[in-house]
Amino acid sequence: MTVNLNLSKIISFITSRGFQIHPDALLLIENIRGEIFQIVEEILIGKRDRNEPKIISSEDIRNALNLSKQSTCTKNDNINNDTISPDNFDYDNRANIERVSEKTAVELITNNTTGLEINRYSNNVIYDSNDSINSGEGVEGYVSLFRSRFDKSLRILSNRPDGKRIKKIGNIKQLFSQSRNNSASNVHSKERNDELLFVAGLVMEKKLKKNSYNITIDDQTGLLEVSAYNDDLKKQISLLALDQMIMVELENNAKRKNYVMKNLYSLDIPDRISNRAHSEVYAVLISDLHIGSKFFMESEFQMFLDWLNSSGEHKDIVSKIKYICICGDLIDGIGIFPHQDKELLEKDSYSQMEHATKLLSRIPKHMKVFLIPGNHDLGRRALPQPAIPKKYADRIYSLSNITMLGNPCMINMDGVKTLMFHGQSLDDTIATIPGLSYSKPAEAMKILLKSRHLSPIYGQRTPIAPEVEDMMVIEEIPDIFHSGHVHVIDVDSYKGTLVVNSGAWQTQTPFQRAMGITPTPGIAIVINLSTLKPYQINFTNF
Ligand code: D5M
Ligand code: FE
Ligand code: ZN
Repeated sequence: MTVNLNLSKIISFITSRGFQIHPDALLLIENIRGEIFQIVEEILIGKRDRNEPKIISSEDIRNALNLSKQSTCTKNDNINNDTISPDNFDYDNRANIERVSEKTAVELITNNTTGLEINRYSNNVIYDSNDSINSGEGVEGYVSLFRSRFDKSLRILSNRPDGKRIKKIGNIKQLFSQSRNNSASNVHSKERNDELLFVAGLVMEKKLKKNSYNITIDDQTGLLEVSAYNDDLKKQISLLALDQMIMVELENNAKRKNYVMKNLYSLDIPDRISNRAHSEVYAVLISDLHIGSKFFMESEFQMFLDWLNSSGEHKDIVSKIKYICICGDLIDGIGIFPHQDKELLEKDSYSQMEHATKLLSRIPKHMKVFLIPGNHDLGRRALPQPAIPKKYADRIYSLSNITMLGNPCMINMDGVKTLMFHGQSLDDTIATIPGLSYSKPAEAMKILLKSRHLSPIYGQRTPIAPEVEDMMVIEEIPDIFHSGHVHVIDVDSYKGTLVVNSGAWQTQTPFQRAMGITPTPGIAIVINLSTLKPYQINFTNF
């Protein structure tokens, strides 16, 4: 086979990662005109995560291009009876994994959890919590919510090699008590000696003791208190949110009376190369307009709308803006906090919504708008929030370029998977995790990505509904994670995901002044979807 320059680059790319490629796979690659490096990278990451042999076959390429009918969701074989996997844990209400029938275009990428296909030239809603809202009742509802959280998190863990070794807490306790007895009578338990012991569960309690940091986890078969003595582990524990899922490796030492942590793992997201659009198109990310508030920056927002309609400044960018994401708090609402009326210019939410409709209708119709609610908007307050109900927003629904979605949701913009979440839980995250602050909300957003949950902490300021399914688990890894709520612009990147907090269009409120929150309003974040490069356009000095 003659190897052209591109192929030789791909071969050296693959071999530099310690992999090999079958000649048939190379033949296939030759005919691909898409982003082959990205496709290959995805295959390598998948193989590494699944601990598969380090050779790329033609089947791998076909699967990646979605030419094969084979499902991407493989079941876990070889699981011991006492290991936990979503497939042998005794639950019946497991989330269905759906797969849309195959298409042949190379430009389709496969969404790694749901198997849905994503078009790189167009847009669609990947998931919308609005469509799955099905609240349970009272205590039973919460039992089901946490069961779903545990189940989905376990599914994420089971993709890791170590995840297949997770044992049930009930079995671990038995194993330890047996070997404690054995070691007391000097009989060696062979099983205990050479085994790696992993457990996983939701963090129920964190206790800082004199010499150790103890955490209690719950895996639905029991509670286990584990002690960490090493400083690195203690630091890691301090960064955990309550109620998030973790995996723990226990020290295999029958002489200890307690359970000692050897390693700690968050679900986290894998390091990877994110998806990009094929052509230079832009998305504008904004949030927290607070229309109706005395502090809404009407003139700056009008300037932003003028800019979207102009062909003057940044003409190159403006002409390529294809999407606008509005991440909640469209209006200031009424009765959201005590004495809010003193801060309102428009004292009823209908006139606030009328005002909002007028402004939104100025967005050029060729720009597609995705709009989710925040805690100030009309409709249910508890998470997940349904889309702003039609009865309050009839005229916005009738605008042809606006799609109203629930909070959270995930959209595809020309192949770029964007998770939109207003960010209510950032308050609890910042309040409870040391080192975080309102001036750097992207750091708190990274904690959410690491925990693979949008609102892990239960029972504090963020209201959470007793849903049958926990829709706040981050099952699908986003290319862009977009939030607002804290009114501070922050852009960062985490393991290939662009993390954006899009600030606000409201100046500092008396409450924020009292809290020491200094907002950075009047700025729009603009992202080139073909490079994921972010730009800030500041309308306060435009
Ligand atoms: O929230 C904007 C930010 O300010 C967010 O971090 C919460 C905080 N905030 C603002 N007002 C209050 C009140 N009254 N109580 C608690 N926290 C508050 P936003 O959703 O825009 O109001
Ligand atoms: Fe807000
Ligand atoms: Zn908010």
